[in-house]
Amino acid sequence: MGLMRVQWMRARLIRVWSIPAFLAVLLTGCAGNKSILDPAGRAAADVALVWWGMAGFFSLVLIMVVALGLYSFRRRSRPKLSALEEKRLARRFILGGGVLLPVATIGVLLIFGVPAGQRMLPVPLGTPPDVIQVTGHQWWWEVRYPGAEGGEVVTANQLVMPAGEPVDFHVTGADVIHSFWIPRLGGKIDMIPGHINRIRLEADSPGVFGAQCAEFCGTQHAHMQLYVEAMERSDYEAWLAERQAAKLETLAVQSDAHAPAREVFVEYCARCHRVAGLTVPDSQWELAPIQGPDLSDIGARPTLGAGVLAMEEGAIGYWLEHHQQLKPGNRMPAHLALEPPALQAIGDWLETLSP
Ligand code: HEC
Ligand SMILES: [Cu+2]
Repeated sequence: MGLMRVQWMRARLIRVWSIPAFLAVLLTGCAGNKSILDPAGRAAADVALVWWGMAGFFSLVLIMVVALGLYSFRRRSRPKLSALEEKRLARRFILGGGVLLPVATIGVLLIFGVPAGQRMLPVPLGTPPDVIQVTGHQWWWEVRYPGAEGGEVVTANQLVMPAGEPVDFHVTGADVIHSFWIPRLGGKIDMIPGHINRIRLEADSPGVFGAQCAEFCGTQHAHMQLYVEAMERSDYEAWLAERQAAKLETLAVQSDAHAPAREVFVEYCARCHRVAGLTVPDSQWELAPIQGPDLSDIGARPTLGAGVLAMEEGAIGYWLEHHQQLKPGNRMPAHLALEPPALQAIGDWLETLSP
């Protein structure tokens, strides 16, 4: 076998395998915690069904159009038609392909699509669902539970919801337009400043899902991820109860060892961040605050910087020192006035804020 032949065979092999390899790469997009094709709730299952129906049907249309195109090139073998017959055939194609087919296709799509959309509307129900308020900020998520027993619970970059029941999300934007999207549960919906949009979503069973801002909102748009966890009703209520202000307040001030870090925090950080239980002099608030995430339960969050860094020991200190490299341009200024050990000390204290 000559060298040429080996090369030819190799080229052929690459060509033969490149198509399935390419498809395989595409298909890896179908699994994972942000895939609409891996639905975990009623609304998302509807959306996935419509998607598969459309993908299948339009593939057929594509194949038919390509086949007709190829056929039209084979002029010689075509049967001879009279001018009248040609005209009639052309009219049939125009009416069939241009009017009947689209009307039928759109009709079928509506039959599936309208109920799918309807299910995500917050129409009144016998037992009103829990309301969770989500506000998009550049580039993080504020999450509020106004109906929590004992008072509103506020957190950020994490969302916990009860599984097996509908939940109403009331969303808005604090600065620019963002979009709230939990692909495996359905959606998405725009978060518009000065306006509240509502969407109803349901997770069939407990699980962890990814969510992502789905409307370009500036340089760090891609790093605006939200960790969503659906849990049994009782676990959800316990989770909320742990985050009652009264509990968090004692958590923040319980250890004397962290008192110096707390003082630095009040001076440098508290004008943008709330930690339940810390008293902040009014003068701090006069420095027109850019709002930052509430940090009262930061130690119990799965990630930092809206998905940029996994939470682990020392991670907060690392984030405080390097956040402008990890998430360039984010709205928190670099902490140039503080030395790394001071930042690490604040990080160590913040890590203890874990209910
Ligand atoms: C000018 C306002 C501002 C100041 C001052 C500020 N921050 Fe921030 N901080 C932010 C913003 C905005 C974010 C969100 C950044 C992002 O993820 O895009 C943030 C994020 C964080 C986070 C990550 C929160 C999360 O859930 O991922 C921590 C921790 C944090 N800041 C701690 C501090 C500490 C400690 C200080 C003081 C040394 C401080 N911040 C000073 C605005 C501020
Ligand atoms: Cu965005």
